[in-house]
Amino acid sequence: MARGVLNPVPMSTASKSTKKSTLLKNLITRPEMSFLMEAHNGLSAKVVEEAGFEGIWGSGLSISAALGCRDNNEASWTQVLEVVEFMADAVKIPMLLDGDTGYGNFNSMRRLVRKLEQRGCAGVCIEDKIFPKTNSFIRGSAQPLAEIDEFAGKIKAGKEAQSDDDFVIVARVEAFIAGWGLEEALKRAEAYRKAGADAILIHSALKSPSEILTFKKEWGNRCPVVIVPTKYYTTPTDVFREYGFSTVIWANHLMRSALTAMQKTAKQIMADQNLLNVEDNVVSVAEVFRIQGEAELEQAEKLYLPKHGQTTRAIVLAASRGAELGDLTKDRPKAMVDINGQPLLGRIADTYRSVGIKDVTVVRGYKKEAVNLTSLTYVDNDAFDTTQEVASLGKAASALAGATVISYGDVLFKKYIVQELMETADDFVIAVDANWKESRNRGRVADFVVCSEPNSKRSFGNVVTLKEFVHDGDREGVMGEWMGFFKVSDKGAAVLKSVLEKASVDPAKFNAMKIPDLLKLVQQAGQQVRVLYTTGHWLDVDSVEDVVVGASF
Ligand code: SPV
Ligand code: MG
Repeated sequence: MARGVLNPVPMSTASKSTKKSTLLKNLITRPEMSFLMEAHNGLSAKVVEEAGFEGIWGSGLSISAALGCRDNNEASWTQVLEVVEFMADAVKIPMLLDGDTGYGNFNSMRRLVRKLEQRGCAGVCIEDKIFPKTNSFIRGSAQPLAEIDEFAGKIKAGKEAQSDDDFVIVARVEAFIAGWGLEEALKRAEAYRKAGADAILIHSALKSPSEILTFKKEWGNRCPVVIVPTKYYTTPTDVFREYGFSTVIWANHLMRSALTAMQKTAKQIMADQNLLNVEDNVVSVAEVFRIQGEAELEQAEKLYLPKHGQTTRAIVLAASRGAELGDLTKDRPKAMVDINGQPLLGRIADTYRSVGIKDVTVVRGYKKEAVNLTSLTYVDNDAFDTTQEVASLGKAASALAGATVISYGDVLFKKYIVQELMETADDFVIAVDANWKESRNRGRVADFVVCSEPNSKRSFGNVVTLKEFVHDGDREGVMGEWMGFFKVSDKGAAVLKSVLEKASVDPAKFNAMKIPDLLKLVQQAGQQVRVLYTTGHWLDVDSVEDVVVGASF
């Protein structure tokens, strides 16, 4: 590879075992010239890394500007540390922080170094000015320099405070900025080198590189020299290479380009009061999600979040009119009858959402145009007049693409019942009310069940299974009432689909089938249907009186 050509470290191959401090130390000390690109927060740090840079310059100017402050130590050093931590966390490449003057004396410097090490920062550069400092490009010659001995002591203290041998401390010489000339610059650089600095940053505010080039010529290779060509930017980079500089810092150009873009966008939107001229000139929100690493989180959720809820769907059978409600269902199906300000279906969907089921498919039929709640998926059973529930479910077969709770558009239930259904591992589970003797449905057409054992303290924890559905609640062996909903697992959904498909071969029979008939076929296909006992907390809305009761449900 040619000297100085960028050597991008793809994120995936950046070695986990190489410390950031070691990476930075290598950049500064290797023969090939290196580049550090400015960043000022986690996002810009990622941009630097993705562009292929090997290291970051944590610019004091840019960090303060991004915080809305001046580059005069207005942001406290612990506030800077917070930013540094976000930046270090965001990337794998190392960062050299612009630590201004070290935020105080030698003791402040010792504490700074330890804190930077703790926060994953690979090195710090301090300049020989007086706290609080001013940016070198503002009244540079008016800025007092630190005493050489005092600053050398600060470097020494910093080096002795670091617990990681590779942590980098760069000493920045401001002699040219303050107008003191080459001799002073060399004297200072030598004192700082002797004090233990890993590199010298020689700064200049001239438009020509003359100061830094003459310095380098005199300095030779006593230790690595870092430069910041913000003002002498027209100098070809190869000149720096020829002179043997160690590292070039592009010091503030992401902050400045962001500022250009933000000013332009804000002006445009202010003038237009719409986004038409802007949308195509800014990255998509998808790009924002990408750089934030959303994809990784999605994968992690699959690994670490419990499966139920996230993937369970629901199908609500709501095709029938519900003529028993009389005028209430003249222009809408029962599922859309208002109960205390909200249609039944809305309440059902809310219950599903509250347990994490967001994918809800509703089978409409009677007055389907009145079934228009948002955020639900609709399929239609236009033959609702001449068919029964199973035909409706058949219309929603494509929604049986995983664990699914199936319920009716006229049955309200408390969320814990669905939660318990979702927590079962079985392929087919029906919710059964063990308190059927007090059911509002006694004397109505209802679905009672005969099970493998009744609900009791003794049966708690046992897997109780369905024997058969019966209509007569007083029949011997009845142990509960089916609440009108059931759950199928991933595998159960596939079985149910195939049972539906087979049954549909005989349309006359299929169209007359109710859910209990379907579950009988499921049993006949060799599947066990598990019974989940609970008591109460559901309501089958079958009369005007039920509507009134539902209001307080
Ligand atoms: C910074 O980026 O904050 C620097 C470099 O200190 S300069 O602004 O050129 O002084
Ligand atoms: Mg600075």
